[in-house]
Amino acid sequence: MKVSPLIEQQHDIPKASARGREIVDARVIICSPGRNFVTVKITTHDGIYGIGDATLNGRELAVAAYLNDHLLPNLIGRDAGRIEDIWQFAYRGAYWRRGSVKMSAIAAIDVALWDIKAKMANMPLYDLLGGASRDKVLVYGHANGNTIEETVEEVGRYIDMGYSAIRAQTGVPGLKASYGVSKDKLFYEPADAELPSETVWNTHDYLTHIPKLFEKLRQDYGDGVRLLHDGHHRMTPREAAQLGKSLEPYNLFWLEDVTPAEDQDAFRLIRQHTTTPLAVGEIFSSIWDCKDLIENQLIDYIRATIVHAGGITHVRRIADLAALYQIRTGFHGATDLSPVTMGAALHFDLWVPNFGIQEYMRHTPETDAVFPHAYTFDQGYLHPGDTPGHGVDIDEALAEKFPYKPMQLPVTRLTDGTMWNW
Ligand code: KDG
Ligand code: MG
Repeated sequence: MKVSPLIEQQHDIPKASARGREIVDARVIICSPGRNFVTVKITTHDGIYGIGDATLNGRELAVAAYLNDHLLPNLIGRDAGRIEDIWQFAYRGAYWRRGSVKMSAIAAIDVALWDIKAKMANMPLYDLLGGASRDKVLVYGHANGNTIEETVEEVGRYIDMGYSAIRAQTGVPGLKASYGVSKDKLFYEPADAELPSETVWNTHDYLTHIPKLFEKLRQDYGDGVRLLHDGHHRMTPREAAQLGKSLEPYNLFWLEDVTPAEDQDAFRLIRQHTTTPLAVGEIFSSIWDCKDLIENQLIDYIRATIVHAGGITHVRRIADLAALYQIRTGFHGATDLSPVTMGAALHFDLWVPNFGIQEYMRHTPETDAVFPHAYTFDQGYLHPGDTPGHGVDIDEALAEKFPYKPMQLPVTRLTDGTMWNW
């Protein structure tokens, strides 16, 4: 082959150290057992396979197309063990870096490769990462209701199920729907229509209502239970500071996504006014989204997740940066993150030194059947199990019985019709 004189050396695709490690198949499986999931399955010449989650709620097919048309064809013939090199190839090689679609696609490949590597090593993934730093993973569940009374009752139900950390969301009087208040109490599903449904939001009423919920929760359940709340990006920085201040008497575990975090500096204002712990990052796709928040200690928990922020390889860098500043992890774990992400996250949680908490929204029985998994729940904690890999599989024959259904997340407007943040 003629080599340009300007290129000093022509590199081939990095060769596998052994034929058996070569990737021979890489494909996308889309299914909808209760909700949509996008899964990547990578197989080596030896027949070892790994699976990764690429689900981006409401934008599933964009990630699937990116994988099918641009990333997966490159994997054939590569060494499945060269996880870092493949990650760098996918990230740098695109030229167009970052963003949720690309980083979810990279994450799925990355998690599948970590699954393969742990299986090759015959180890549970947490062992490969460095071994367990704790015995079990603290999780929080979701309690919600249309009224304060209903939410208080739901929190009691979660306490009865063994949870010691509970996120509480409640309806706001005068608003038909409120963020986090679902039809089904146990299985929360935010994507509810083929084209986005519209809801109405009123920050003024919300700000006066929410402290009443937490006052009642402390009255009824005492100081022991860890309470969390999600503001879902709906406040301005000043309003967020007000909410944080008004919730201080109720000693929250965290207050999440109080304001959109595109402007990381906005958190300085909030931080100056309240000691309520802040959690941010479920929609972040890379370390660059949280670098300033972390380095300036503007948050207490980082929620960037394995599936939407470039997989284990990248989130490990975020967690290490956060550790320098005493910021702990609190991964996103809603139902739209598949059991594959939950399994991988639990291995990461068991290992990562600066672990804080893991969100755990239960999947429906249909989802659990399509994704058999080794993780188990006991008295408010999860454990990833000890099977080699991340411990989550996909039943492809069953998955085929649940074809993709177009579904989108709602949008919201202020009472005067202004488009707002869902
Ligand atoms: O797809 C969107 C959901 O993952 C999100 O609304 C859930 O905010 C969420 C949370 O904290 O779990
Ligand atoms: Mg959230």
